[in-house]
Parts: sequence; structure tokens; C-alpha cells
Amino acid sequence: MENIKKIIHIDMDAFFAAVEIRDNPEYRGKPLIVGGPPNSRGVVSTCSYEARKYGIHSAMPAFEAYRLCPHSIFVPGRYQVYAEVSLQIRQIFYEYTDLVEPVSIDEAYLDVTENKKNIPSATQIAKEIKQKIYDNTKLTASAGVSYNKFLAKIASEMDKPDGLVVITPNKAGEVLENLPIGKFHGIGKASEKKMIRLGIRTGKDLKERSLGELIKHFGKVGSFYYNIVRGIDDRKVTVNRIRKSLGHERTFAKDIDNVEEMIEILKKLVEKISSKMIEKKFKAKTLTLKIKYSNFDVVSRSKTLNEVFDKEEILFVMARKLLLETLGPKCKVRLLGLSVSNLVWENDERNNQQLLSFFRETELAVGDVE
Ligand code: TTP
Ligand code: MG
Repeated sequence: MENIKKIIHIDMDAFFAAVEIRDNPEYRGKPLIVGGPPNSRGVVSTCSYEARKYGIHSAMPAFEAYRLCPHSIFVPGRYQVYAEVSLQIRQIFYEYTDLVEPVSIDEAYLDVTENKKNIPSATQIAKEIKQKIYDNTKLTASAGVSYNKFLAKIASEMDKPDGLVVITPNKAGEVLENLPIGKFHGIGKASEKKMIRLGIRTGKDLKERSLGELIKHFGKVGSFYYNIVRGIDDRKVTVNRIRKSLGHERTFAKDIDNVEEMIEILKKLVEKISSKMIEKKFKAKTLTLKIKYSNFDVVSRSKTLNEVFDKEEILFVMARKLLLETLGPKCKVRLLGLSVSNLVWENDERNNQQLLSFFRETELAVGDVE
């Protein structure tokens, strides 16, 4: 029982459209399309629930949306605003746990099995998060609570908008049996079609097929299907780490006290760091030197420049200076390390966290068809 997890999936409702309606109340209650424009080769990014009644949906060509509902309001996206809201809601998640896995600009999984507020009920946390999202952004989110990611995601979709659905272990079987196959997250469009051809329309139908049969028809992913319909999903909530620093260090076979030798070592460390920075296309503002003395005392000293740097020569000058300023007389050194931080990526999106790269993907989804 102990290893039962508490997972929450949060997904904002009609996200871009909801932001536009919040900021332009005259759009409320109307079919609103973010994307377009209708006479272009652009596509629908998202639309209000009123527009969805006409069959309009994300990724549909804008002219088709126009054909389905000519009196829709078309507005272009304001991605910077959506990105800011996305950051705002993420801050709320971090009040409860650091185990947050953002999956798109408006969606994330949270593992709250252990949480910063020691709240035993994940449902309670989901309620609080929804409330805080509303208080801070005046937007609604839907939440799903369950014991794994797959079920939490299913749950968040079950009562949109503004939903809060909990799938407990003893309810999971029934929920999954009744679920149309197209609603199984992870079963793509092609597999869905194939399943329907095979007479699999609901979870119940899927559950009746043997593992061998599913693998025969779908290959490796067949065993994933076999598991999810039984509510089995071991995928962990993983934090997408954003690199905040890059460093290398060397421990010597024998303690050294020769400064020239130390400088040679710094040179090697600098080479490694600089080439990695150039390869990965980022620069830094801060360099930190770490020295571990033979008695295991550790000191670190940093230097921050106003300008970003990635060149070996600059790194080396800084590193050498730091060493000479830091090193006491007649010291034996056991380890030297260098690291760079305050990183800035060449393509700006990376700077404002991965969020902006989601948002770029989103833009790609709405971008013109080539
Ligand atoms: P979704 O969460 O898929 O959709 P949604 O929030 O608009 O509506 P729902 O209530 O059903 O969750 O996507 C989040 C945002 O990402 C969406 O508002 C716009 C953007 N997006 C695109 O730009 N293109 C796409 O194809 C999709 C699916 C989303
Ligand atoms: Mg959404």
C-alpha cells in the first residue's frame, strides 16, 4: 500500500481563448478563435467552448473554421501573455511540490505523494490549486487526481471545464471499461482506427484482448495498451531540469602546491567548459572556482561580468585571476574545479525557461502551413 502514489494532472480550460476572454469581456459567450486569420493559410490554435459546438478544434485550418461558423471572432495569439500565465500557475504548483512535470504551456503533472504542506489528501491539494489559479489569474483549470499519470490525465478531461475528478483504485476499473478507445491518452489516431477495425471500441473491449494479441497487432506498444486498460502505469513524474550551471573538476592523484601546475589544470578545465558552451550554444556571466585543500577545506570564489562570455581565452584569464586571488601561500591543493553559471542561451527562448520552448512549439502548431 505504501507505494501508492498521489498524482495530480492540471490542464487549463480553453487556455488561449480563456485568456483572451478574460482580457476582452465582450468576447464572453461567443465563438472565439485564437489563430487564423480566416482568409489565411493559418490554423486554429484553440477556440472557446462556444466555437467547439460548431465542430471547430485546434489545428483545424482557419478557413475551415470560418466555413463552420462565419460569425466567429478571430483573434491572433498573444504568446507572451500566455507564457506569463503559464509561469504564474507553475509557481502555484511549486508551493506544494517540486515534483512538477510540465507537459505543455497549460498542463502539468504533480506528484504530491509527499508535499511541502504535508496535506494528506491529494484532492484537497487539487482544490486549493484550482482556487489559487482562479484567484491569481481569473482563469479556470481542470484537475484530475489519481494514483498514476495515465489515470490523472483521464480524470482531468472527464469534467472540463473547471472540473475536479478523482479516480480511486476501486473506481479505476469501471471508468476505464466505459471509456471510448479514442479517449485513452497514448492511443494515437492510427491505433484508434485499427482498434475500431478489430472491434475494440471501449476499454472493456480492449481488456478482453490478450497481451499476445495486442503485441501481434501493435508491436511493443501493445503491452502499454494492455497495462493502461488495467490502470497500470509506472511512469514517474519527472522534472525537466533546466541547466543552471556547467562545471568540471579534477582531483589529483597527489596534492599539488605548484601554482604553474594548477594553472595548467585550469587551462584544461577551461577548454572543456568552453567547447561545451560553444557546442550547446550558450554563454555565461559568472565563473566560479572551487579549491579543495589537502586538509579538505573547500573555498569557492566567483567572478561575474557584465558581458556574457564563452571564449576559452576569457575564461582562462578569469580562472587564473580567481586562483591567484584565492590561493593562500604554501597551500597544498587536492582538487580544482571550475563552473559557469548565469547562463544565457543563444536562442532566446531557452532563457525564459523551457516554457518558452513549449510556447514555440505551440507557435509552430499555429504557424502558417508551408
Ligand atoms: P489544450 O490544453 O490542448 O487545449 P485548451 O486548453 O485550449 O482546451 P481544453 O479546455 O480542451 O484543455 O492546449 C493548450 C493551448 O495550447 C491551447 O489553448 C492553444 C495551444 N495549442 C495550439 O496552439 N495548437 C494545438 O494544436 C493545440 C492542441 C494547442
Ligand atoms: Mg488546456
